[in-house]
Parts: sequence; structure tokens; C-alpha cells
Amino acid sequence: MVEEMANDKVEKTSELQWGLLCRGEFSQVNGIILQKKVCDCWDKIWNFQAKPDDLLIASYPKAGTTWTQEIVDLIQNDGDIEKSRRAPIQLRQPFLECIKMTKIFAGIDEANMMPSPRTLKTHLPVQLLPPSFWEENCKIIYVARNPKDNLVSYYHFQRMNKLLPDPGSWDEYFETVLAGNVVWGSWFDHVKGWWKKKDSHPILYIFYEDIMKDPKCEIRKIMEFLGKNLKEDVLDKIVYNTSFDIMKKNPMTNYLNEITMNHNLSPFLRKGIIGDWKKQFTEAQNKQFNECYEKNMADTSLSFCMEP
Ligand code: PPS
Repeated sequence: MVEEMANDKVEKTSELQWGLLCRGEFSQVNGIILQKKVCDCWDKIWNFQAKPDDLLIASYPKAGTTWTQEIVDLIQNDGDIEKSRRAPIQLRQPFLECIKMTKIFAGIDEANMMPSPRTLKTHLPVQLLPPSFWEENCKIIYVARNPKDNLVSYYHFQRMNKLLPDPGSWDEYFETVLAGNVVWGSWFDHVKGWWKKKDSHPILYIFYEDIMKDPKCEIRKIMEFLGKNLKEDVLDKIVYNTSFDIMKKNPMTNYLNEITMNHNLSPFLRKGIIGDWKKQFTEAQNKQFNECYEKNMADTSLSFCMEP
């Protein structure tokens, strides 16, 4: 009850502040749209010095990054919930290509100051990842989500997050996506680029839909990749504490304090399901997207499950 009242207060305050914020500005690095602040500091990001024991969680935006981040943090802390609630997820695991915007968001400067071992987050396409991650042979977990749900989630996120461009109507956004004019670039290039890279680098490539269908199995995969060995009851505890309902209520994972986000427009943990796209895509859009998917995925062994 007290938590609910506190959350309510945070929402009202942030809604007022949100109304005063302007949408961010954007530019490009090697043809990839990124926030202008990030492009202006690109040398700093490109020259980031990774360390051999860094763990990187990489993804296209809205693919299940936060979910994976929380699973990883709980595994690293042997399922200890109190330890994982030490700070909001965006402070525990700095966002590599983030030039600090708000007090509760850690970016590249915080990553540089953080003691090892560090866990970092990125949405960069594989070709823009700072070379030191490859040189130091860092472990990377890449999480991918089927494009239709991924893009619907991204659309609602752009509506509620002033750090990103206003997406306009869904129909307008759909065209923007097909033209590849989205921040962090085309979904197709992103998932395919990272998929290819896993043949020559320690990358655990996982899928949102698999975590949804068998969370314990995917959590075990992550645990093994991290070189940990947790008991069954600890794994069960991690499954429970990273379920959608628990994470949505958890102030350390729900981004409720983030003033650039207006949760009344769309919550950060919005629906968390497979197949929500069926409510958003028109029949014509679905047909058009399927054609685009076939064309763009013809040169990869990668495939996605889009059905619940
Ligand atoms: S971000 O901003 O790029 O880091 O966003 P990201 O965390 O990648 O993606 C947010 C979407 O993931 C859903 N989510 C979950 N789904 C199921 N279970 C759990 N525990 C969970 N945690 C986050 C979240 O609801 C967003 O998807 P949509 O479809 O919008 O609900």
C-alpha cells in the first residue's frame, strides 16, 4: 500500500516533469541513427576500454534486455533478492552508449568508474561495438525477440520515452520501421549481425520467446554460460522473481522513477507477451511485413517464433 502510494507520487511528479521535457535530437554514426549526444561523444564510446571479466548484455531495443539483466544479476548474486534490490537495474548495469541524462541512469562514465567485474548493457549493432570487447574476448549475452512484437513494443516505448523520437501514429511508425529509420538501426541487420558474430566469439544468443516458454531452461543456460552452478531451488526462486508480474511491481526493475518516461502513456513493463502484434498490425501490414521478413532473412539460418 505504502509502495503503491509512493509509486503514485513518483508518477504524478514525473508526468509533470515529462511535460516540460523536449524530445531528444538525433544524428548518425556510420549510417546508424543514435542520439545526438551519443554521436557527439562517439570517440569516447568507440575507445571504451573493456576488461576480460566484463559481461555485456546486448540486444535490439525492447527485445527483453531488462528481463535478461535481472536474470543475470540474480544469478551473479546466487538468487539473493536483497542484493539485487540494492539499486535500480539502470544503475547496477551501466548502459554503454549512454551519456548521462538523468540522475538514476548510469552510462559510459559510470561504467568507467565501476569496479570489476562489471556487467554492461548495449543496444549497439555489432559493427559499432567498441573493438576492445573483441580484443579482450569478453563474454556477451545477446537477446533477440520476434520482430513483430519487438516493433510494437518499440512503438509504445517511443510514445512514452522523451529520449526517443515521437513515433507518430502506428501507421506512420510502421512505414518508418520499413524504411529502417529507427534509432539503433534496422532490426534485421541487428539480429543477423550478432547472429553471425557468435561463430567467432563467446556469445550466448537467446530468444525472448524461449525465456517466456521455458524460463528455467533459459536461466540455466545463462547460469552455465556465466560459469555458475546454482541449486534447483535457487533457479526456481530466480524464475519467480523475474516473472513479468514480480518485475512490474519491483521498483528496481520497472523504471518508474525515470523522469523521461511517462508510464501513464504506456508502462515500461507493458504487456510482456508473445503475439501482441496481432492486435496492432492490420492484415495488409502483416502481409507487407511478411514479405519484407522473407526478403531480409533469406541469407541467414536465424529464425523466429511469432506465435504464442
Ligand atoms: S529496453 O528499454 O530496450 O531496455 O527494453 P527491454 O527491456 O529490452 O524490453 C522491454 C520489453 O520486455 C518486456 N519484459 C518482460 N516480458 C516478460 N517477462 C518479463 N519479466 C519482462 N520484463 C520486461 C516488457 O514488458 C517490454 O515488452 P512489451 O511487449 O512492451 O510489454
